[in-house]
Amino acid sequence: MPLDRVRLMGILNVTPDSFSDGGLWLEPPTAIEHGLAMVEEGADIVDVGGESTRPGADPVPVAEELRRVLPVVRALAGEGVTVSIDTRKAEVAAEAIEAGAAIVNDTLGEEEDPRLDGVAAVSGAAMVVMHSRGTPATMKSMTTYGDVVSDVRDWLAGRTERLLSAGFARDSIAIDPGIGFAKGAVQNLALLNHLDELVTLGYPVLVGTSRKSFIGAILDLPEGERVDATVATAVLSTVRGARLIRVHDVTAVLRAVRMTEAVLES
Ligand code: HH2
Repeated sequence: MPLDRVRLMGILNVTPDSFSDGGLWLEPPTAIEHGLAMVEEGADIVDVGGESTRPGADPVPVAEELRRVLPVVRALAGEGVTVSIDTRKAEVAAEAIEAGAAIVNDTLGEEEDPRLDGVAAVSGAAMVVMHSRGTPATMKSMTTYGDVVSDVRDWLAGRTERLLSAGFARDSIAIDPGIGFAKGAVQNLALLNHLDELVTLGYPVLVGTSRKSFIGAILDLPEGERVDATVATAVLSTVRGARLIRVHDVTAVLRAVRMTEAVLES
């Protein structure tokens, strides 16, 4: 997919407990319809997840995660949609690729799993590597950094080197600072403000701020009222050089991003 302009990844959580869309898309027909609707709105990728990563979320057994995601991945891929599989499990990545997923969205961060890398490398799938620490149960207490921007940058530099050694093509990797993953609100702001320092690593940068709790912390807003601020972060991310943005609200973000690009190109 050419990244000559910012591409949107629409969020499709087939879970009962995701922090924003939990329970909305649990039935495959409803999930598939929502995925297609996001593509209609302008999403270039649909990111299917079957296990919430929010702090404190319960782990989901492999069989249950597969039961949730596979029919949705298969149907969307069958409609020609570029699907990414958002998972922490090699088994889920493998079966989702088999069902048609083209991208593995690896949210393990520093808990990286060579088996997951191997599955993606052998299949030729692209890979998003996101920074995180610990598990959803522990990540909230793992927010001590020397300098959050350089620590995340250094980890992403090492992680991408390891992927190249594992056989990945350079142009099949995207990197992500992991907004909200083992980071406090101010650390998330710093990562967004210094996103250009990640861009210099030479890989497309993906950013996921959509409706996240740091927005709630800064503006004192509940989850249901964070769309405008999400749009603001998408504009800033575009200005700082992000190439991929992961969102719930495709139309609002896409308009803002295209407007921002028009200004930047003038
Ligand atoms: N954020 C979430 C999940 N997956 N993947 C990438 N690459 N980047 C992100 O920032 C990211 C991600 C968390 O958000 P969401 O999927 O909306 O919620 P939940 O984890 O509760 O399902």
